[in-house]
Amino acid sequence: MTQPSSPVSLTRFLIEEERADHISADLRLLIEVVARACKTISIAVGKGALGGVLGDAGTGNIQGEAQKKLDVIANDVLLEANAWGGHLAGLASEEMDHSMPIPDVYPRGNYLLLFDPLDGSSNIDVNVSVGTIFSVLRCPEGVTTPADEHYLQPGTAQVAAGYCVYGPQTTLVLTVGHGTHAFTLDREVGSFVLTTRGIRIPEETREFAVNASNQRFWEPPMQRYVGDMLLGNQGTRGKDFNMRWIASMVADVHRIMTRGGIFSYPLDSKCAPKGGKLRLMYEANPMSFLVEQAGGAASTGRQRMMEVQPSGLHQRVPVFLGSKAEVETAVRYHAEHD
Ligand code: AHM
Ligand code: MG
Repeated sequence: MTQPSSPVSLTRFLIEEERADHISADLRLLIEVVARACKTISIAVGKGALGGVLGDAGTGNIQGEAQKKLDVIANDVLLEANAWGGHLAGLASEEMDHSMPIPDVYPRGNYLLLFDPLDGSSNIDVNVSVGTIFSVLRCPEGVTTPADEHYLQPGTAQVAAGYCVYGPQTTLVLTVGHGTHAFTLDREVGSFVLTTRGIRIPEETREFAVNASNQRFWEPPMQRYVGDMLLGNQGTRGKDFNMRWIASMVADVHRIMTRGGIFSYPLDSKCAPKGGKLRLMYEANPMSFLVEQAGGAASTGRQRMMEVQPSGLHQRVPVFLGSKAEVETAVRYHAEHD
């Protein structure tokens, strides 16, 4: 990991990525627009009760979940910011039933943008970190008006992914397939500044993140995997583990980006009919791309996450991601059981 000697803005970073042929001019514009939207969301999140943005919106999303006011605000900000730039063919959001082609009044570009506008919504009202997650795909050739089916591409097809965590600092973490990099929002200047180039997630860890209240609903391999971690140096793992669970995937993954660990939301008997809790297209795939580009690994427990062929826009999956050796261990527990 190297720290830049003089401040590098996101704009400069992206221009350099374009010059290096890592991104097109349209993808650069797309990322700039998403980053600008994240600044707006960051301001709304930061105002909290003063901005009248806390509490329920009184509506529900496609997943049957109650929407918070900030879920709706963040979704609208991202939609509005991305509609007119000419870089996108369409958008899909965790908060919308279907994808949306860019309206005819604007030019259409070659990319598809998917996002979870405000992840970790249960934390909004209690002043704990939340975030935005996004994924960028290419619009299939010859398609001018993309429909839901055109988004059903595996994670390996992503051309960019990122998240923005709204915490004590607002930090944007980004990959375009050439490493994973972090940018901190300089609130006075109003721009994202590169603060870590080439994040590397430590291979080994002694820290895991899981909602342990679901333990009795887990599958046998997960029971055994976590059971062995809890035995610490008294058991087969031979080392003590620490546990963290923020209940904001963005914040939990950001901790892993910073100091390693494994994040899991496994299959359990409550979420099994849906296939898992977290969404493949808006959460699991973009996070997996970021984690792999930082030297980590991401799996469903039985398959590399980014190789899952999606069957639905709102598909859910079990998730294990983070420090490579630890994810491999979790996968081994599943393989030994199956
Ligand atoms: P959301 O997108 O509706 O906020 O839901 C996803 C969140 C993740 O951020 C987090 O890891 C998980 O749900 C927390 O779930 P639980 O409340 O079961 O611990
Ligand atoms: Mg989410």
